[in-house]
Amino acid sequence: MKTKMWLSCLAAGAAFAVCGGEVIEQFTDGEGGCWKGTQLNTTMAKSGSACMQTDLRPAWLYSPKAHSIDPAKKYRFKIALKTIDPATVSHGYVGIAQYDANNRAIFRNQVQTIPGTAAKLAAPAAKGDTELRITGADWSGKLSKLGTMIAFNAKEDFSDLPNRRLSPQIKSVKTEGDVQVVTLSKPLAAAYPVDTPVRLHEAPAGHSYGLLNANVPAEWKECQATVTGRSQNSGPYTEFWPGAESFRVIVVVNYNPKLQSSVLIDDLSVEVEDAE
Ligand SMILES: [Ca+2]
Repeated sequence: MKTKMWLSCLAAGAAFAVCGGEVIEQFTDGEGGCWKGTQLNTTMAKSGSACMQTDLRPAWLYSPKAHSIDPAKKYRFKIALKTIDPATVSHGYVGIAQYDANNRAIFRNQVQTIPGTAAKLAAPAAKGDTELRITGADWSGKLSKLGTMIAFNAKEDFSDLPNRRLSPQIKSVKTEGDVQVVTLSKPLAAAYPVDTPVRLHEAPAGHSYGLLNANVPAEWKECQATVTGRSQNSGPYTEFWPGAESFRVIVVVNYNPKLQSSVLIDDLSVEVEDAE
């Protein structure tokens, strides 16, 4: 039987509301309150009496409360955005920020592994090194356009994820006999002994922007995305990430300082249901 619990929102000040017979924590869509970093706009709402409005600066805006993750359930996210000034559309990123059991944010490069790259250090690596030697895998041809780094103390079962022991980005890999020499773009921040298990990770240190990654138009744009299940060794938009125990909705606006506009946000909801 499918049960639905609606997390759509009425009042920011109300910690709980009864929706569809279920008691659930609420987000806000401007009705009675707004997120930190926004102000209330009571004349241009898409629905209800108010919406949230950002200012002109780059801003990382988070829903006030973290919600626990049950990967067995399906989370359906909806939000609407529009820019006030059509001449200076803002680039918007909308999705979820995920947190581990200690409420530390998980970034995509900490979970986005490159398959077939498990290896070991062939020599000790000292703090400040920019060249490392690895053995046990062929990393030539594995470098990603998104940026590639080494994850240290890697585990075969991926239980090290999210792995925060990451090297600076890799510049190049060349083969010298039985080992490969890896050149980093910056000095290593920590030392590791010979035989330390390593693997390659890719991607920027970003959140999961499955709702929007585009310019915000001058007309209301309705975005939606569904997240369910848990990835074992990657950071997709459609699944929760390894180690993620809770999330907040995140809206990033005016990321490009040359494209800045006040953005209106309304009709935010998160619907939770049993997965099929
Ligand atoms: Ca509203």
